[in-house]
Amino acid sequence: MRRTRILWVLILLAINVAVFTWNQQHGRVFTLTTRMSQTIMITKTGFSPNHLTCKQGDTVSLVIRNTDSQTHNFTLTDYHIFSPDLKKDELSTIEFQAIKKGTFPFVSDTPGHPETGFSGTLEVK
Ligand SMILES: [Cu+2]
Repeated sequence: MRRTRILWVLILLAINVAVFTWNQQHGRVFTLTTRMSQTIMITKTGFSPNHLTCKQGDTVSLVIRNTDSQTHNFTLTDYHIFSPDLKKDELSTIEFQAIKKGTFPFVSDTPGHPETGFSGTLEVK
């Protein structure tokens, strides 16, 4: 009788662990939420910095500032982030939760710009 009870407790525990792991792998459990804040400058040679890292679940807060004479924007398609087109000295603030793990490209999607260095990556660990 006692053994049966212990067995049931173990089975329920195993189910809980499995569900928790599944949720974690699918980005549904955020045990530690921190904030990643970064200013990204757009210069005539591209984004600076052009590689960002954060942890899954982080609140990512970006200030995009265009210092180039050409118009640029910040487009992170995998996270459905599309800044407005920014003229020289204009800035845009962006905030989102990094729910998906992986390495995601961002670009200035003005025609011809991604190919000429206006690109970078966001790595969510
Ligand atoms: Cu551009």
